[in-house]
Amino acid sequence: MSQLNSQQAAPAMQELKVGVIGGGFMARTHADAIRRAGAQLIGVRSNGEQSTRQASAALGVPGFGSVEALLAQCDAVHVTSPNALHAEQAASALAAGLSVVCEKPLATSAREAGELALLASRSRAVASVPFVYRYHPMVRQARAHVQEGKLGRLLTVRGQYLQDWMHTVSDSNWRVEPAKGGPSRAFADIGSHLVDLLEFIAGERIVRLNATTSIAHKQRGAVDVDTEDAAALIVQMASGAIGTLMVSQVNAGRKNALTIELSGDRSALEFKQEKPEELWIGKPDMSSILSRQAADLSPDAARLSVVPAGHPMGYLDAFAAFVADTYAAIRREAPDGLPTFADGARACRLTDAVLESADSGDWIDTDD
Ligand code: SOE
Repeated sequence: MSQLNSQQAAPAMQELKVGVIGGGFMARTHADAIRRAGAQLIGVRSNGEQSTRQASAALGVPGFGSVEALLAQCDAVHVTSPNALHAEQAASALAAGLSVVCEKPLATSAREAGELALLASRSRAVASVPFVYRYHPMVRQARAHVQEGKLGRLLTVRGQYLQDWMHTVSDSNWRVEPAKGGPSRAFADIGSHLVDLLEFIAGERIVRLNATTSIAHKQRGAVDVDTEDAAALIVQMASGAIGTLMVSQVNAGRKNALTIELSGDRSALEFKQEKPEELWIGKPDMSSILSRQAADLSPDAARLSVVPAGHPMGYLDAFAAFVADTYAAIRREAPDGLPTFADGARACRLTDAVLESADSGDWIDTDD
């Protein structure tokens, strides 16, 4: 049973006992961040005995015989299992009084994600989703540029998230199987990051979208593929601004190319995840590249800028900052910009809308 409940004071960091569910690349990434945050990683449970033994050896912690047995020993748990297991495992953890970090997509439908977000809102536990790109300092700088009015009235948005790890027909992954990955593949996996980051930086919502999707290979191994490799969207923002978003996991040579551009009536900005130490600022008379320099940073960007300029910060730093903020929230602090289950449910709502629009060809309202 969790040692953390609504009456008890939040534990000091080194007392926070944390477990990981899952055994892949993301489980290792979460484990690194858990340890950097000063919590105790006490165990892991993956899918089956052999996978749990492998995860136990990889993470250097005991493997547990079941998710339930792991939850009974933790104050918090990180869910990194295949998508279709997220909702059930996160709900079990919340029911046991644990705080939860659940990988995106929060669930494989907006309905399920909404129910989970409601459950989390009714508990005193912390429930977050690793939309970790929010944690690059220059993303916070971009958000401050908008908040301080330097962008002006938003006119257009442009976003893309391109990878190539599903490029060839021999590439496959559990996400190709709808029973494990859910009805959306590429958009649920990385489009969720793109729309979360767009709404986070812009400070306003996508209110309607029109989408189309494509499948690059109708068969991958023994699996008949019916989930998308790519999605193209037209979006309209709450302010009336319009734009285009492109999500693809079959773009040769693109590894993790997430790019967001906002253009306003005073200036424009562009953030590229593969060059996270920079922020392009566009103006009619002069454009510039801001680099992560302490003197120029907004307070929120400075908070995340944990090493001096010239010491490149990257993906693992963003992940560590996200986990540290989650644990700060467990200590009843209020870190700015923590992505919660409500944000996870928002991304699932937009994912459902993409599939609905791709099926019908209609514009879908998404401001609910
Ligand atoms: C694979 O597409 C993946 O690992 C995503 O699942 C992560 O969320 C993203 O940050 C990197 O790419």
